Order: sequence, then C-alpha cells, then structure tokens
Amino acid sequence: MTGFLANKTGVILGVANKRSIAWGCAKALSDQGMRLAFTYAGDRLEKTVRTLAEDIDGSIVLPCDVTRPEEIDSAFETIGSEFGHLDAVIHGVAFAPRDELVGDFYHTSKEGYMISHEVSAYSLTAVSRRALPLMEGRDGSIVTLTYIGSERVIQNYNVMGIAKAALEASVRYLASDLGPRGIRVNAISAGPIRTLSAAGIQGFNEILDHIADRAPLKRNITADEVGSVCSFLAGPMSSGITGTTIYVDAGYHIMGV
Ligand code: NAD
Ligand code: IMJ
Repeated sequence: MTGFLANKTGVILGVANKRSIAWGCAKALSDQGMRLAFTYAGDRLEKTVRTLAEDIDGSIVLPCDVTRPEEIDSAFETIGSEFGHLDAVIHGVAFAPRDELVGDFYHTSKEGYMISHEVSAYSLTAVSRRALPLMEGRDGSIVTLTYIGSERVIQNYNVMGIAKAALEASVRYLASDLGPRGIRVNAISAGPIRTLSAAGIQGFNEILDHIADRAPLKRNITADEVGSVCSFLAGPMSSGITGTTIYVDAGYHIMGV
C-alpha cells in the first residue's frame, strides 16, 4: 500500500452511517494507506458499521460506548493485540439529550449538562489516555471534531457549545502533556453538514443557507473535505502543528458584518 499514511494505524470513533464526518475521515485515511479500527456505540449500530468497514481493507470493528470505561479498555486492548501499535486517534463523538438542543440555554438540566460533557468532551481525554501506551515513541496524532458553537452563540446548540469549549480546551492541555512524547493533538472546526447529528435540528436548512450566503467560498462544506484535513493532521505533513483548531468551514469564521 502506498500513500503518506502507509504502514500507519488509526482508530476512528463516531461512524454511525455513511454521512458521518468520521466516515469521511475514514475514507481519506484509508486512501492514504492507513489501517483502521472502527468503534461503534450500542448494538444497534454494529451492523451498519460492519457493512461500511467491509469496504475498508484490513479494518477491524469494535464496540466502544465512551460512557463505559470497561468498553474503552477492551477496545484498546484489542487494538493493541491486533495492530501492535497506534499512530492516530480520530474522535468524532458527541451527544446531548435532544430536549437540551432546543429553546433557551438557561433551561439546561444538570443531567443534560453532565452527559453532554461526558460524551462530547471528557471522552477525548479518556480515550487519549488508553491510546497512549500504543502510541509511545511513534509520532502519534489525535484529532477531534468541534463546531463554532463553542465560541459564538448558535441558536439551539446550547449545552453542546459549552461541551465543545471544554473539548477545545482539552485539546490544548492534552497537546501540552503529550507533545514531549511526540504526540500531537488538534481539532477540526467543521461547518454545518447534514448528518444524523443534524437531523431534526430546528432551523438547520436556514443555517446551511446562511453559510452559503455569507462564507467567503459561498457554499457549505462536505465530510470529504473534513476528511482530507484529517488525513493532513494525522500524517507527517502537519508535524509542526499541535494544540490548535483548524477551520474547515468555507471561511465562515473570519467574517464580520
Ligand atoms: P454522527 O451522528 O454521524 O456522529 C456522531 C457519533 O457520535 C455517532 O457515531 C454516535 O454513535 C456517536 N456517539 C454518541 N454517543 C456516543 C457514546 N456514548 N459513545 C460512543 N460514541 C457515541 O454526526 P456527525 O455530524 O458526523 O458528528 C461527528 C462529530 O462532528 C461530532 O463531534 C459533532 O459534534 C461534530 N460536528 C458536526 C457538525 C455537523 O454539522 N454535522 C459540524 C461540526 C462538528
Ligand atoms: C446541533 C444542535 C443545534 C444546532 C446545531 C447542531 N447546529 C449544528 C449542529 C447549527 C451545525 C450539529 N453539530 C455541530 C453537533 O455537534 C451536533 C451534536 C448533537 C446532535 C444531536 C441530535 C440528536 C440527539 N442528540 C444530539 N447530540 C449532539 O438526540
């Protein structure tokens, strides 16, 4: 296998279906020769993820609900025994209870706050810690996915915005901790994409139209465009970059009035 990720291995958390941003990342990484492990959360997703993974040569599929520490442990044990080492972790996991993603932020329940932070922010640290022994001495790369709702008020994003702010801060602290071991940690801030996580979100069409109207590139972005930046961040071409957020948003974030 040729490509700039040949002989490298990675794990991808967050593929739910072919629209998932994590699937766009998987295709881009595999196209460059990376061998992949896919994880899924909950029995209902197993079949879909296994079917998708059939198209990715040499891949393995493992359960890993990030709210279950023993499932994270056993996923990384299996990755260790199957791959022997790990070069990349791609974290594309987020969740908040649906009723927290509508109406005013100040209604956020304690339970909604806790679960959204556990799944969408803490999980990056939980997973990175388990990946560490497998990445030791290998110039590893950890990549997560975030959204501008961490920095600006986006209607209905609510507690997810707070969780993404914690996620982006985690990227900086992890980058500082793991840099001396040769492991880089970065986030991609993606523009809106119609995935399962966007389904049923009030006003999503208007948001897509707003971006196409205002962003410098006058269009929305695709999961494949996030995937190509992910492959850049996972590989040697980004060897000098850590602790940062790269925007794949058609330039939207630079605009003022
Ligand atoms: P998606 O629904 O395809 O992916 C979200 C994934 O999170 C799913 O695979 C789901 O199974 C997983 N997940 C939820 N709870 C989990 C748990 N307890 N354990 C393990 N996995 C769990 O949607 P997506 O849009 O591809 O989202 C991927 C990432 O991209 C998320 O972090 C999201 O916040 C981020 N993002 C999405 C957009 C967008 O507009 N779609 C924009 C910017 C950033
Ligand atoms: C999500 C909610 C509100 C506004 C939103 C989004 N906008 C965008 C998203 C404008 C782009 C998608 N996004 C960036 C996310 O991070 C989505 C996270 C999410 C989505 C759901 C929907 C279904 C559910 N829980 C969720 N948890 C997290 O039950």
